[in-house]
Amino acid sequence: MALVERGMVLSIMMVAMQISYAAVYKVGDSAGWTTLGNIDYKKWAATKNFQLGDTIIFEYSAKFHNVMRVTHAMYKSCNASSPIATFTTGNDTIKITNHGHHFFFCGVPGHCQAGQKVDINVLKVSVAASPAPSSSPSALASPAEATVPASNVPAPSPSNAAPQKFIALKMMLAFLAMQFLAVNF
Ligand SMILES: [Cu+2]
Repeated sequence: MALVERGMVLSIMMVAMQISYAAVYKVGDSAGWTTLGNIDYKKWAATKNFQLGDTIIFEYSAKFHNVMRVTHAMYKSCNASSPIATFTTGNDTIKITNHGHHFFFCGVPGHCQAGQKVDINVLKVSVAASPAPSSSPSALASPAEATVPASNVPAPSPSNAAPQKFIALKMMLAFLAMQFLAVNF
């Protein structure tokens, strides 16, 4: 009996942890938002499964960089003349509230051309939610989805992002589980 309940608590916890809570992604992971080190932001973005409600953090030295949200055309040509929005704090937090592409680059002359640009694409159908065991992913993938090679990754776990909220949640769950156990035994 006790064992069964303990098992139940464990499974409840595991299920709760799998629920997709809004993730926090730091652009470029530990490298941040920079022109140094030839960070491939396209590659970085391709390994992520961005969802509505996720938060994107641009961390950089405000002395040397900035963040501009731009249109696709401006993104392609690195045209910084009329950005949709400009962020300059050095620790810019942007919450993703719609599907589709979100184009960003650094507006400092030459930086976009040097590769300091990123396309945050929020897919309508999440890769994680699609039936993973299916052996024919090509049938499901639209051209936009095809650019995400990590379609086999089961869960959107930001590698280096600091999901403090998530840790807090885990601690809360652990605490609740302990309470549950204490009450029941
Ligand atoms: Cu820059």
